[in-house]
Amino acid sequence: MVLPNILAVLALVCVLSKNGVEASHKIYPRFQTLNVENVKQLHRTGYHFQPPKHWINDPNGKPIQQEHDRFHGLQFFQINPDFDCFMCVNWFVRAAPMYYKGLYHLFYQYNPKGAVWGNIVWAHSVSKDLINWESLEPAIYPSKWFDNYGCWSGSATVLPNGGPVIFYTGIVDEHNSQIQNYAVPANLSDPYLRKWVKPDDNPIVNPDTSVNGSAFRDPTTAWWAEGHWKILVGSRRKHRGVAYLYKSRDFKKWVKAKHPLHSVQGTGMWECPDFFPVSLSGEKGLDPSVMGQNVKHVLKVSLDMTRYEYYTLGTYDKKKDRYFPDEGLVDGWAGLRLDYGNFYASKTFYDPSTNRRILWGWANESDAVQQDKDKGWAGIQLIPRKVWLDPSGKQLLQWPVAELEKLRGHNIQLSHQKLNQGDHVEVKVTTAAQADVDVTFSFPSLDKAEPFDPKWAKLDALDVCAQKGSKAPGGLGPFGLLTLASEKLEEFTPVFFRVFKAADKHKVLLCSDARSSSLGEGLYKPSFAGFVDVDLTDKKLSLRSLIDHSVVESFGAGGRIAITSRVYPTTAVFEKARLFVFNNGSETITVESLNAWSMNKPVMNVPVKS
Ligand code: DQQ
Repeated sequence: MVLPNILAVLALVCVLSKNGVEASHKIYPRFQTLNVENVKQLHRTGYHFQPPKHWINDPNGKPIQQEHDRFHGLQFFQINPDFDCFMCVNWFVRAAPMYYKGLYHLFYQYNPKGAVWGNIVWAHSVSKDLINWESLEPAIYPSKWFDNYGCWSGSATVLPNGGPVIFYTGIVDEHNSQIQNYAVPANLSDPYLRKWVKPDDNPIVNPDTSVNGSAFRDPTTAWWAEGHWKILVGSRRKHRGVAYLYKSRDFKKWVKAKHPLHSVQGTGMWECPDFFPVSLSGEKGLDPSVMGQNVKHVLKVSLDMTRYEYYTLGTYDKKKDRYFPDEGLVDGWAGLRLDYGNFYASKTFYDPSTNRRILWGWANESDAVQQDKDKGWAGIQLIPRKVWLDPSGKQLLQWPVAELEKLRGHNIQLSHQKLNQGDHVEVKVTTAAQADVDVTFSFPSLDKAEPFDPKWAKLDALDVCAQKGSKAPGGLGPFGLLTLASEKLEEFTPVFFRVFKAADKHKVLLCSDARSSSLGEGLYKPSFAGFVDVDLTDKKLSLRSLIDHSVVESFGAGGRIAITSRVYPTTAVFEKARLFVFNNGSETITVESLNAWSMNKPVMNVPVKS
């Protein structure tokens, strides 16, 4: 994979040349405080989360819950004796990002003064359903010696008494020196949690001399184990990515554990670590403090060097405070990803009102900085996804939260539609630029699958996709969707499968290929792709794509793989955008069933009436 390798080297050079001081976002001082006058509507999303203008990045903190969740929690632990969570039963621990008094709270990194990264505060929005959002004033912004140069990412934990606490990284000087702070709501009876206080006994964690103080950030939600609260802080030691572990008995005095929870040589700075349990059976999410026989743990890190994330599944030894990834999993940048496209700084939280674990990810722009400045906005949050463990125990599964379906409007269906080689059939959904499509394809046999070139084993899936694309005729595939397509296909973003036959088994590639997405210039147009581990016995493959003007968020094989692309069509816009199903393989494909819905607009960041 050539590009990420080059990026990795460049990033490393950058890191070294800055004398160890490491910023995770490119800095454009000229544009940092250029307040936006006119926001360009072209390419703004219809139902993905965006503020009215300016730059956004990492989702922070996230939804809190109280009220009836206590009873859900109690029932859950009583009927699950395998889960060993003393504190949960006795105190109803809610160590999670946040849903509070009937509202989900989304905090996110935001520049209130411009459309590029800088002047970072914690912007704050609330929702009853994760889809319709109202905005509030920023919850946390630079105001004290311990965060005067920025309030960077962090997480929320809801304590046993029901009160939420936010941990975040404070930047204390122009060298990006980083410490961990806390903030608490000024008024617990306000469900909007409008005002946050940063007590004077901050910071809670200072880096000791063994820690790289400019690469020490993004504290996790706390969990309870062995008589202590525990959090992770992301870092690096030279080129080794590190998740430092801090412990506390009283949530105030935090002490660094003897060893990091985990670290991996050569992975560079670990941003936004996320550490959580998943149940070995079923789809229900778990509170972060749940341990025991029926549980596996997930450690996800965001790699500053490649701007990709990876995760492992493994075992948490709560006595030794060590995490051991399962054997056979890649523990490095070629490991499993939550999303094989434009998806970064993600974070999960446990939603006790519905017993789900929910994942949020940020998608950056793929255009140039000048274009962001001109359009007056940059960055979106992706649709929140439910995550749970695949029954194989070898990977996570994901699906957009069910609440999204409330936005579905006009519906078009296809069934038993044959697609011969070269066919593309239009799906006449009324708003193809703002749609939700769910399709199942079938094929009579696997015999025509193309041979898998053993040389590709060393390549990233993105490079395999770049070699084969959606147009080169194949055997079983390429078939899938042409999203955000112009009538004559001068522009389109294909999301498609190609099935290969390797020596031992079939390999299924899902691509979301931005190379033909736009006639525009100065854009990053990657051929994002991933291999999906799926049982082909029933000779079916499913695909769901959330299409929203400049984003295509796709879920293959029932959520076994997700890929997000940011694209900027010039002619396939608004009512001119089209949607097609296609097949360029010699094997006939059948669209068993297809549903495409026009998506309505939710309430998007209208200020809360005071
Ligand atoms: N963004 C934040 C950092 C984090 C990075 C700063 C990840 O805390 O490491 O805006 O995108």
